[in-house]
Amino acid sequence: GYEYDALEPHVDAKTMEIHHSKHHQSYVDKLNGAVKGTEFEDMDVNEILKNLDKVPEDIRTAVKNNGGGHANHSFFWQVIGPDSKVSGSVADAINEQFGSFDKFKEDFTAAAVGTFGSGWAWLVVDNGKLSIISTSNQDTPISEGKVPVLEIDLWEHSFYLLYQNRKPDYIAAWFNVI
Ligand code: MN3
Repeated sequence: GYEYDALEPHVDAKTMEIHHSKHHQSYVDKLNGAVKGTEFEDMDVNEILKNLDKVPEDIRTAVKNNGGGHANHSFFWQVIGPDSKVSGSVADAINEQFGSFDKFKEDFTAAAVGTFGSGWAWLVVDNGKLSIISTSNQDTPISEGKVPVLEIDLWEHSFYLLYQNRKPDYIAAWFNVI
């Protein structure tokens, strides 16, 4: 929904281009390959991820990883963007749950920095309450019945060109583009 350089200087154009056109595309291609000729071929990816137990075992891992990769990235491009800010009912709910946006930022940053290896940190609605969680690989809270509100991609491909090993700097910068 915006140009690859729209998030500069916080996220660089080269990272956005490779992330979207190579990494995300690869999840899409592999998911399409896995579900080709099955009843899941034309199903919405979020519906598939809510019903992973119904996916045949021989393609379940491929669907979970690549379906999760597609869903997580599709949502990611929407929660980040230029000129963005947290406002309205989301801001109200964050203040109510965490006391202030700064406290939410502190808790979310701790969860993101503490996520080991490849994965995501999330703000989700879980049983009617906001909560901060992290997931490994391309696992998605959708599969656990939770509703994503915000997420940050913590795979190295999302920050390494600009930030190298400085993951906390990338996480801090991410708050400028949500
Ligand atoms: Mn990614």
